[in-house]
Amino acid sequence: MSDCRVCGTPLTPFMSFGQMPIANGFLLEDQFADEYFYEMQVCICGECGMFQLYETPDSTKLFHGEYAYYASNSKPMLAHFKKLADRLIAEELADDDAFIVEIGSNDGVMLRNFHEAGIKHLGIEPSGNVAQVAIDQGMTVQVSYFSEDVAKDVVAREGQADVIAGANVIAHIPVFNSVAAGVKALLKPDGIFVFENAYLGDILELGSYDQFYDEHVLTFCATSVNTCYGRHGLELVDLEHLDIHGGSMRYTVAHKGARPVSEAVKKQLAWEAEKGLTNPKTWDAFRTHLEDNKVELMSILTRLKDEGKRVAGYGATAKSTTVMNYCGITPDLVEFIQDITPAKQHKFTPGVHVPVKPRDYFVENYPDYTIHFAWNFADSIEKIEEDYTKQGGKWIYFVPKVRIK
Ligand code: DWN
Ligand code: ZN
Repeated sequence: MSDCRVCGTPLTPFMSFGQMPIANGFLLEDQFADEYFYEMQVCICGECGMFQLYETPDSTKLFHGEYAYYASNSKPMLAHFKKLADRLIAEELADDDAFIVEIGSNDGVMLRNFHEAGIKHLGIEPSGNVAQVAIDQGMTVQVSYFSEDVAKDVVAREGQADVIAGANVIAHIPVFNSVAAGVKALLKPDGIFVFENAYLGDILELGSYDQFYDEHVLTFCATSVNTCYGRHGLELVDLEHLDIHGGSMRYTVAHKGARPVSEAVKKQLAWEAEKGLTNPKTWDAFRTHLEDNKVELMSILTRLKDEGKRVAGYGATAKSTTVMNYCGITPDLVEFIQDITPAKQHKFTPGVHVPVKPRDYFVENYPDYTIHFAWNFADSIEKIEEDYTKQGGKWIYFVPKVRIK
């Protein structure tokens, strides 16, 4: 039995995905025998409403000097973060001594904008290889996990921050209370903490079960963010729904009473309460959806195999690890997965060991069907791969429903 990572209440899992490998643990053949697996189950804390994985591998197994996800490789992300950075620069970082700290700055996908604008900045990133990309481009990055102690060190060295940002990272950190206490210590009295992550409401509505994997140890909604940061003298003051990454929410948190609470927050909290988003009962239909989705996807793949069709995957995403391992999609069903990330290429996908190939290979070996594992970038990718479709190639989607396009 594991306890809530926020309030310590004992948890009961209500949905299981079976044995899972490390989602971004792309590996070589000689590493197959030692591959690490854990039981992936999800639960909701009845006390504070935090949606979380029951057990996860230790963070050091996930984020290290060979982390495979380089955020800048997905071009839509560059534009997305430039837009946010421009807004923060104009609205929150106009003073000469303005200071921004970004938790989990990855390869500088957002941080570069503050660096280029000449704003004092600090990235805090535990994966040394991706951090190095940003450092090589002149950004200031400290290679470490974020915690209360690290935050206090930054305050002692650099002073408090006007803005603390975190994109697709706060949900990765199991020590929620240490992060919240760190934010409380590091944030100026009128500063803001802005972070975004996949939104629980979208996962429920879309049935996007692939958003559950080891890195997403917590999955936020307005209710849990409001309650859990509230325990630390902080307050959810604004939020904004984003289409990025298959449906995300951007939360703005401030010191309690420092900023007015927006109408958007009140509306979202009311919607979530009406939906019963943090009630395990609400997820019963999702569990059925999960099982049906697997049966439908596997029956298509088995039929295509029987017909002698060639099937590949597009995007060796962390999300694909959940789908492939939950469904049992092995190399006899999916020949290879295309991915533009050099760190993933010529390796095998976690658990089921499908080979990852560069884009050239995909273009030179167009399959009959391609499972879209990066469905969150569907428009952009279908445009890039127009020729594939023109030549009769078909896409297989599984979110929100299994369908062939
Ligand atoms: O929260 C997280 C999200 C934001 O990013 C992390 N925990 C890890 C990662 O998850 P993911 O791997 O599911 O994210 P993406 O951004 O959906 O991954 C896209 C993958 O597809 C990358 O490996 C790059 C690849 N790609 C490609 O081959 N061609 C992406 C694009 C846009 C392309 O055109
Ligand atoms: Zn709790």
